[in-house]
Amino acid sequence: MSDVILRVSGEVASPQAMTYEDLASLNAEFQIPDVSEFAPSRNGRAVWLQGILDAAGATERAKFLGLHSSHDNFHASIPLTEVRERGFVIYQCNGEPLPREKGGPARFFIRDHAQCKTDEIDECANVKFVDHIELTAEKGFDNRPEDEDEHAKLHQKEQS
Ligand SMILES: Nc1nc2c(c(=O)[nH]1)N[C@H]1C(S)=C(S)[C@@H](COP(=O)(O)O)O[C@H]1N2
Ligand SMILES: [Mo]
Repeated sequence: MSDVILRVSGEVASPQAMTYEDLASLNAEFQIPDVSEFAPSRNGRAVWLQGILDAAGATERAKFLGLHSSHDNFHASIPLTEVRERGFVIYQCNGEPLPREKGGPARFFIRDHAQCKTDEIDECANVKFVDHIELTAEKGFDNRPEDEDEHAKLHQKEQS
């Protein structure tokens, strides 16, 4: 059996523990065979957030999308309505599970995201190594960089 790469919990009717195969077998209408269509200069295969939310049955109370990476303790919590139809999870590249150096095994991405720190829905919310999606009624934990300094440090860490 394959490893669970993405859990979905919180304001959902049926919490999920999804493997690579689970993501790949979500309905074809939710699959993005080539993400470069929505994320220029990125490649790979993804699934729209909506497909994941449907599988879990997001409740009416769900207002924020929590994106957690336990790999490097990076977290974002963003308004759900604004990303419902713009967010996707990249899980494959060149026919293989998305490698760690590309933010795998699962990487969140927002179509037409704003530049870092200019909006709630910014590039910083494109959480890499995302292993837990948590739907909440109120804004949850978020440790995205708050100023230039923190941001610069983070990118330095990413490159080392
Ligand atoms: N897990 C995790 N995801 C992360 C980060 C991080 O440090 N850890 N940095 C964020 C920030 S600040 C930015 S701008 C983008 C950069 O994505 P890229 O490395 O694919 O260009 O990833 C975001 N996702
Ligand atoms: Mo960022």
